[in-house]
Amino acid sequence: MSRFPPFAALGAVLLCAVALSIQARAETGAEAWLRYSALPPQLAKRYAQFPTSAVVLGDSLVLKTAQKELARGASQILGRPFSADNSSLSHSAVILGTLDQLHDLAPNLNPPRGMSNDGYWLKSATVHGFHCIIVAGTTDRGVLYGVFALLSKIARAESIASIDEIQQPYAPIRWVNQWDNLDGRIERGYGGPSLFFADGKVRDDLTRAGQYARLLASIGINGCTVNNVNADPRILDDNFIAQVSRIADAFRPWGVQLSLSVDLSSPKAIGGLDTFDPLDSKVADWWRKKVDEIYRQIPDFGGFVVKADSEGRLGPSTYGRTPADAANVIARALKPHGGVVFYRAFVYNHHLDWRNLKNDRAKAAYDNFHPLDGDFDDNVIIQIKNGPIDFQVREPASPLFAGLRHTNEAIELQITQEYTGQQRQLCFLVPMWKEVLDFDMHVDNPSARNQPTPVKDLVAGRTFHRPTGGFVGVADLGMDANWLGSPLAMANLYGFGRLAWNPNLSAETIIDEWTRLTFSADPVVLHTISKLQLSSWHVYESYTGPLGAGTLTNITGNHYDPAPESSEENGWGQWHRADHTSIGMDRTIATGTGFVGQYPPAIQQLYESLATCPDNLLLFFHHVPYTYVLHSGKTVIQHIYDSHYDGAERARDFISQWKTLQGHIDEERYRDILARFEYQAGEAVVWRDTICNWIYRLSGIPDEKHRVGSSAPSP
Ligand code: GCW
Repeated sequence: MSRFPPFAALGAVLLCAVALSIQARAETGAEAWLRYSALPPQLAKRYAQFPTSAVVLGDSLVLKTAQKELARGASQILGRPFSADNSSLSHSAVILGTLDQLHDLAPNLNPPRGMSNDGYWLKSATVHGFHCIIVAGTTDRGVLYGVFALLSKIARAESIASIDEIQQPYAPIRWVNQWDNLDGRIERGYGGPSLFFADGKVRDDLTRAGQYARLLASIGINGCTVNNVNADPRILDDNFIAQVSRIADAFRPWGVQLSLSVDLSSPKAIGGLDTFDPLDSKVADWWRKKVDEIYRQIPDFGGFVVKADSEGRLGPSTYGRTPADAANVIARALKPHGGVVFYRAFVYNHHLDWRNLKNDRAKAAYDNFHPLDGDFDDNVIIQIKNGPIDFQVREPASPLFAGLRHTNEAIELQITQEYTGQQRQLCFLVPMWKEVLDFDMHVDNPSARNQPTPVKDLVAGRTFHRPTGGFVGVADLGMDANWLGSPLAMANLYGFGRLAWNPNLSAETIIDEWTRLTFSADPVVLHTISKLQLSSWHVYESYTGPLGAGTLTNITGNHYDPAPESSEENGWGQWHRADHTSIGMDRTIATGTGFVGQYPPAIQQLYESLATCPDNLLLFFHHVPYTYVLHSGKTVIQHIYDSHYDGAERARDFISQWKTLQGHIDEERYRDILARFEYQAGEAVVWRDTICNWIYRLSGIPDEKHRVGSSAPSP
């Protein structure tokens, strides 16, 4: 056989290569915001002075990743070679290293002092006579974050000519949880099967797990819990730990720590003991040995997440012990290794008697955890869902954020859209999360009276000077090419990471960054996609659950379709108490469940009184007649009708807004997303009609605008 293919064949090979490379650029959404697409030449010119190589001041795994990422990104975005050489500084370069390493190289530079862990400094400076861009971190991971930030700026054509910028994370904890089962399914996951597990084992090929870690690192996320909080005890089998350590290997280059969800009954379920009582010394011993073994195999292991005494999970209540007893026994095993325990505050009785009007699931977290404030070890973090129920389309901030002064906290936000359209409908959650994070709890803080105490500061440990705390997002990315099941939904992962890094960023800034990186800087694209994303939560809320009634979805089934009756007459406690005259949960102190009493006094006042309770949470806190007049001047029932019609109309308008993008973005994503909006418009009508007809039948009150009930049976 000839060593050289004949010309015709060579041509075919070349064509094939071209076709393949075009195909490789096909926009599946897989690259998310790390597309590094080439800047147009006139913009690339702005970076003519940008160095063409990097000098790395250390040789750690993470620094090497930073160096490779810089080479990959800079060469792709600027369309010219960038070499990741290691040689000493003999020309203009990007310098990558920790602050200490930088000091050794250039003692005369004055790097910022007192930066927090994982922070970085981006600085344009002359070093040894050469023009350089410095990316210096307090840690190796900080350097990697700095590289991603630098690349993001270049990709968005931001000037870096005289850059001098310090960035540091708001809180040490910036984690995601994956609810992956060992059989490969993901609880509440809508983006395909698990990246980590298949058929009861860790996958052989963990390429996507590594790519996931890259995405996480690019937005400053430093930990990932890989298995479901409804944990299979087998995850702690010795043979499984060896498998899981391979996932940690895939994460490590990106500075992402692996952690595991554990079943509290493990000492008995898989450990051969006859008890899992946290106060039994055999149990403490078991945890200690298990944890030592994990650290032997995964030296940078992050810790455990615990769901106990909740939704059928076993917990310390089996032995009359408290969550603090349970958390501490594990925390003490982890402590010598620097690990932490996330103990979830999502502990409630799902067999509540719905006939008792004083019962209230919303009260559970505070009732269970507030009395234990101060009893938890300092490497325990209480992981608290943003609202007191369960990721509904609108909830007030959980009162527990204000109820722990001597205990570390983290807020749990849900990136996967379990109750908000399951990625089949657009719902950009950053505006919702910001409302909670910015909400001032008015906690009385004797050491800083009259200072605001927003949720973001409480969870970050700033208000009460806690050693740790922060942000956890339930992500549930899967094997689908676009990770979450929809390219637009990835804005929620991006937004979570950006807020965990800096909750003071605005939703507008976040979506502008994301759109530029994921699509382009074309003004039509920026305007349209930002507008769609920023309006999507309100639109979704208006046709699924206005006035704080909760998402009126099928709560005993798929958490997706409208099914308002499924909330009532069962023990799950997601009640809206709609009857033929009135609707809403009375949670007041005066006449209701007393939930309002769990808030600090200023917040109690706000929610207790109908005069001050905001309309958008009215039915969360009060039971009112359908004819009750809102602050807006409309009756409750007319608002419900109007809101559903308006929401469905606005969802339909998403289609025409999206159509303005034809020719402005790639055809693949254009068509894919158009089909989703067409589907969503139909779903919004189904929601509108189901809820409006249901409430019309219940109340018998006609729609002033004569839209509702034409096809519904008369009351
Ligand atoms: O809302 C519920 C979900 C469950 C989930 C639970 C939790 C992992 O429907 O699927 O279980 O919350 O947060 O523990």
